[in-house]
Amino acid sequence: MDSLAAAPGTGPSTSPLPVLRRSSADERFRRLPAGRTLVMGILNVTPDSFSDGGRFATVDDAVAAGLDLVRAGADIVDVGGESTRPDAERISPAQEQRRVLPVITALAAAGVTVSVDTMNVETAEKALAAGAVLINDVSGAAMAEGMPELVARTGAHYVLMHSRGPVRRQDPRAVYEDAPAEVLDELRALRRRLLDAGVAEEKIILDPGLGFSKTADHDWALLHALDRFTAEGHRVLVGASRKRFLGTLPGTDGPAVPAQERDAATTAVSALSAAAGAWCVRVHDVASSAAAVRVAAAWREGGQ
Ligand code: PMM
Repeated sequence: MDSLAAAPGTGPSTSPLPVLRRSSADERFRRLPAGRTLVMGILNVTPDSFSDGGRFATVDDAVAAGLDLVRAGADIVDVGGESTRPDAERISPAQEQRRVLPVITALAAAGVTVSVDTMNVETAEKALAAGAVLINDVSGAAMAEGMPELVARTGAHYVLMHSRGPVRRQDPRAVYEDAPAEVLDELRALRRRLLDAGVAEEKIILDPGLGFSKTADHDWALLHALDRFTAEGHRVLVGASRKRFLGTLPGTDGPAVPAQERDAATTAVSALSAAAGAWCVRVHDVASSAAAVRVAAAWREGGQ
């Protein structure tokens, strides 16, 4: 599957884009459940995502899968059209938009809270116009020129994820003396760029970027230090789902568990992230993490 076959009337529009009302993203966020960690369901409309690539032949299939995520308990559906798998080829913005915009339009029209997983300013802008309320940008240090200004201008919420560049196998940039301290410092520098462009502090969501320029040990060190991220005063998102570091759990022998068999470990990370104060977990298997975050909330409340 290279691009999704558009259903009639759902192809990317060439008409002028409506301007996102500054309040609409905030209204949508206010309607999200309070008192527990949120669950973001992953909808990869890519031919090659590392764990669930190439599942959808048509826009309708992808939209149906997004609605299934909501039925399973997703509070937000994250629509991405470009793979972040190691050494993946970058695709053109036009190709990315052909994949994601019709899906975002249909899900937003159905009342779903949608985020767009993109590193591209133009795709982000069109996705917001199509009804997305959150830009999930995994570019990190490679943040595109113009992205801070777009976030400031539209009032969108923005996931600022740590990365030192595109995901690579045996990444030579995955070297840290103290991973949590350095990741936080690098995130603070990127946050500065956003604030200088006029982005409101409360629109920024921090993400340690598990697996992006990191080894498994770095991923565990970051999760261990999650409270240092929440102490920054922003909402924190954790994206551990099915990642490589969950394929070989410390203390286990044998070959790495394949991506599709990492949901039990992912669920444990979701529960512990919720207990550590994460605002949201981004996952493939929504039902198990929806249960995990509710368990964490009930545990914390102690029946109150
Ligand atoms: N990981 C992936 C893609 N997008 N977004 C955020 N905010 N955090 C992440 O950790 C993250 C992400 C890679 O995983 P996928 O290919 O399964 O979506």
